[in-house]
Amino acid sequence: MCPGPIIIQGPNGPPLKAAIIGCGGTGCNILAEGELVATDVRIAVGSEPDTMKSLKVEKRMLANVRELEKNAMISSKAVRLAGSEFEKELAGALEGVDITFTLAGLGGLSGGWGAVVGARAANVSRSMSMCVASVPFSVEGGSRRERAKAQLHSLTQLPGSILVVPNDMILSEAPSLPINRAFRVMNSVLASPVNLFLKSIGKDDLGTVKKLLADSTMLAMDSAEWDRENAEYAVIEHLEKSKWLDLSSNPAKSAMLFVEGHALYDGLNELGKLFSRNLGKDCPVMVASAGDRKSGLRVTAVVGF
Ligand SMILES: Nc1nc2c(ncn2[C@@H]2O[C@H](COP(=O)(O)OP(=O)(O)OP(=O)(O)O)[C@@H](O)[C@H]2O)c(=O)[nH]1
Ligand SMILES: [Mg+2]
Repeated sequence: MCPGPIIIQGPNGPPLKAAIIGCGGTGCNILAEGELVATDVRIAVGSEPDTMKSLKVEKRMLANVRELEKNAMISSKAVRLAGSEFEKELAGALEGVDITFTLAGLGGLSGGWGAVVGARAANVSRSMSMCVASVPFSVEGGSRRERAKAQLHSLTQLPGSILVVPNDMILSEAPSLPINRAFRVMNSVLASPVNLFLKSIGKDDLGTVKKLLADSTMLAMDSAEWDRENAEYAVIEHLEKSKWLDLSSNPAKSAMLFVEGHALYDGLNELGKLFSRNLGKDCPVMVASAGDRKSGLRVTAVVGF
């Protein structure tokens, strides 16, 4: 029989000890903008000392991009051993951390390669690794996109999950947005899964989440909101049709729904059941309550493939 959705109605147990590693221009800008929930450890990795100087973080790690790339290319088989002094120092800062979020825009140098080394360091320190990364806009051209692909490939060789958000997602929704505004919006989009996760998942829930994500390397995300009647149906219908989740062509291996708004156990269960309709019967679905909202419901789906 198909098991019902796993419901998490607020974090169970003590708060997670979480680390955020902001890599390159994108990762450091997200740390600077202050939209992220408070975490125990915040680390900036980059190659521009001036940008990093003003960040309010526990640790700044100035990277030599050539060394960083070399470090990122080391075979992932030895991932329990740090591949460089840099990685060792990073892993040391993650000691005792339950989950490490690495944030970056792929396609550049210190960001993309830094994200790979960040994910390696999380594994060395035995922390769960979740990388949240953007893929360059189509208009940014071939070489950046090629480099992003290579960085993504390196990330997929490591234990942990990678949530990929294409920059094109923003332009498809607001085509006339100037690029710097689009980057600001993307910064919020990249910060949101970290915030939702940390608002809804506690230490006692982590085992469930790890099991749920065990077979999912790549994750995709989209959100839907509705503040009128039948919000559950409306948001799920939107998510089922989402071009960013693309559920009709990719068989999902796992799904997490983060629900903002007033939803009791039955409402969360209903959302999970509705979303399960078009997923394979063995695809586990978790529904987590992620805080209140003035009106209506906002549901963010993070789907594993
Ligand atoms: N969301 C967001 N994306 C950005 C920002 N700046 C650049 N990007 C995107 O992220 C990719 C990598 O750029 P950076 O984040 O600056 O990475 P980096 O490693 O510092 O790269 P370089 O500056 O090119 O060495 C770019 O190709 C853009 O697609 C930003 O401020 N916010
Ligand atoms: Mg940059």
